[in-house]
Amino acid sequence: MTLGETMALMRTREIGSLRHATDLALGIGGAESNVAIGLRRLGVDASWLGRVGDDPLGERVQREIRAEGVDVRCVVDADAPTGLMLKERPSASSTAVFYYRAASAGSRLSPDDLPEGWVEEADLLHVTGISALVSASARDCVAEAILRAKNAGVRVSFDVNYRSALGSPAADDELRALAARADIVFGGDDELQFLRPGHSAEAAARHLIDEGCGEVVLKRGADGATAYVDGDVVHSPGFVVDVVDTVGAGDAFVAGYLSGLLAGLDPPSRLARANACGAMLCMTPGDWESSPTLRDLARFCDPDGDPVL
Ligand code: KDG
Repeated sequence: MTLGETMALMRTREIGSLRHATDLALGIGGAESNVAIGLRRLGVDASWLGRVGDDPLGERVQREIRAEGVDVRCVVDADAPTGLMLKERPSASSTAVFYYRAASAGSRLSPDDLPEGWVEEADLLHVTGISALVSASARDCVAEAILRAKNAGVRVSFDVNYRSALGSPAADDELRALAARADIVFGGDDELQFLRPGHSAEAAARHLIDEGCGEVVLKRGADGATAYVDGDVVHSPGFVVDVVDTVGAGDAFVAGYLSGLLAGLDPPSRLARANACGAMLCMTPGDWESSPTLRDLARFCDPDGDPVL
């Protein structure tokens, strides 16, 4: 299960700046709900907790996540609007993101929103650094969820997902403290370096392991990924695909990895699955829409089978 802000998402259909765009597609996106949807696609039960405004975009957020089979535990906030994210494609293979989320309903998530027993019944709790930075109450909510998970023996997964626009020296330190409590930490090179300033990503990963984290996964996009787990270092190469939009690829990666972990796959197999999920997500414009099913994955990965999607 996971918690965090999911926003309405508007993206330009054509290549070029929002300055001149005439045609926008409407959808939704949020790192944590992207992971929940990715897990469901891979056959894992998933639950998402968030806050939306009492508005049509809030209804849309709930409806779309629910339609993917995720158990939605949503608080409807009458005093704040659903957040909004805009995406443009300055070129065929690049994406720029603009957020309208200050004081949004999703950012007002608080510990009081955690249903009694919700965390305790999970196999795993997944949280991200976005919630740790989006507001003090959302950070408290993440901290409380981690505390409850730890007390109940539920594993905690943490994706750094650093959003510099939301950061501050104090909040960044709190994010680091939350990440240090996780059993599994995901991050890119910059993000692992952010967790342990002054160290390389590899050194930061080893520090986290030495300090008690069970598993650290270094995401490197098309360059593959490395997992530090069970005293081993496992690397898995990336996939070369036609990239349309990389936003959300890290979430699909996490869903792939966690689904493999929960299914009992060994580290090389879960890392390979994660890389394939991330690559497939980059092939279409949405933040989660092309997160694969197990059948999609099999077709993508089997060179002798059906053509790659
Ligand atoms: O990881 C993808 C996310 O960036 C996107 O879906 C929206 O949660 C989001 C964010 O804060 O950027």
